[in-house]
Amino acid sequence: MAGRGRGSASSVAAAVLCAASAVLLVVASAPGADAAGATYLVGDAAGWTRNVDYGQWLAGKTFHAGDMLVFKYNTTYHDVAWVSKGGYRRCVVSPKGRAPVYRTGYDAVRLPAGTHYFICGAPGHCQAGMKLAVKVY
Ligand SMILES: *[C@@H]1O[C@H](CO)[C@@H](O)[C@H](O)[C@H]1NC(C)=O
Ligand SMILES: [Cu+2]
Repeated sequence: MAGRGRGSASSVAAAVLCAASAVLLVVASAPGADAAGATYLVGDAAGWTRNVDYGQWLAGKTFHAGDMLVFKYNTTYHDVAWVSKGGYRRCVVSPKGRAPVYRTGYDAVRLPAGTHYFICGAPGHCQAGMKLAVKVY
């Protein structure tokens, strides 16, 4: 009886180990999938600036997890903040944002699945339409 008990315990242990290895394999393959993502220059030639209709720029595009957005802009005037939904709606760079504010003038961000919100933090720019909500599949 004791022997049988130990036997099933090791079978269970083997099954758990097996499941754990399967999970590890899936996790290990994720970065490779990301590396194959598409890259989008936000606003195309105009870049990240005022007087661009980013809703129109988004039209017809489908984003997938691992895709990259590149924000190209003049740092004299603009920056990029990855904000919360509320930050996007109210045009505020809140502490609940996803990342620190980017200021290099050429910022590439890798998109995870979900909906992500970007605004320019310069006064009045977000209100004037310098904002982007991206749905990522
Ligand atoms: C950014 O704007 C300033 C002021 O108009 C200008 O002097 C500078 O050349 C611009 N920089 C770039 C990279 O376009
Ligand atoms: Cu701006």
